[in-house]
Amino acid sequence: MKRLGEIERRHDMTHERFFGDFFQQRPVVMTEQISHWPALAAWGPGYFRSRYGQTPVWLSRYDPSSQRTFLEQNIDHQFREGTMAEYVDSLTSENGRYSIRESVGLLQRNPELLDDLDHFRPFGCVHEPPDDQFMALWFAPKGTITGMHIDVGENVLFHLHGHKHVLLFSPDNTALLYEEDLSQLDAPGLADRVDSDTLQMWRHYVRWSKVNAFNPDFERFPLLGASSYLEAIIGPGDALYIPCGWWHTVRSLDVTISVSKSVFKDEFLRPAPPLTDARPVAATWETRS
Ligand SMILES: O=C(O)CCC(=O)C(=O)O
Repeated sequence: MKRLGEIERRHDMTHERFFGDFFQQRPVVMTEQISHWPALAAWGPGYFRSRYGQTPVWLSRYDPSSQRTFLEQNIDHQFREGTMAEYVDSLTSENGRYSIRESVGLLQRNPELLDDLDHFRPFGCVHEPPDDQFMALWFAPKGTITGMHIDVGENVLFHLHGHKHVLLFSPDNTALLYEEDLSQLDAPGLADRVDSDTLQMWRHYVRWSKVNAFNPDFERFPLLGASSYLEAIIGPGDALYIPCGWWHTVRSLDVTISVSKSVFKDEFLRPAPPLTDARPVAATWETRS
């Protein structure tokens, strides 16, 4: 595996720069776009425990030391239901194997959480986002890995708490990454064990790889050795753009919380009206509300 370098970081992103230089072209870590989001100061395990302690959560398990692939483990009845309080209390004791992964329902059922995210208005977008937007919460203990996959869609991972190590492989690497056969998702009885939203997502919106790039097994996956990747450590306030078709895998370096969101050029990240003075965009929003 060849390390090509760090994913570019930009603190001066504008709508024009993003859509001109990065969108559907290459990944970028954008900084200082969400510094005003209340979630940055507020969100952490204690926040979720105190406010949502009795909320049911759906936990998925992945053991990176297993020979079974990420998707196989997910399919193999590796889920558990519990409450948020039980989950938060388990964060230090389960060796990072259980996590709240890509939870759409938690944000949908608790829409007040969007107030903490300033309703997804980075880049000077002053319009309300559409109601049907897809966004998901990721909440993981130290050591958790999200297996290598690509998403159907342009994705931004807004990172809010802790640190993550991210590896990104361009679409040219596809033949080297041992893609999973999705027919295994039709296994009898699977619909009884995995919730229907998750199953739907796995079938139609994600393509999975069998490899664990954080602990590569070149004997089993020899072509992986010829792949090349970019990497980044993202921390609170970073927004990582993952272009559609780029493979990615993510490891939590401590307890982490992020929200991911698909980017639609016409519905999201619209340019803000010109500012009348040099105040930052966040201040403009505060003035509006
Ligand atoms: O943060 C993670 O663990 C994974 C995020 C991800 O894969 C995504 O947003 O598509």
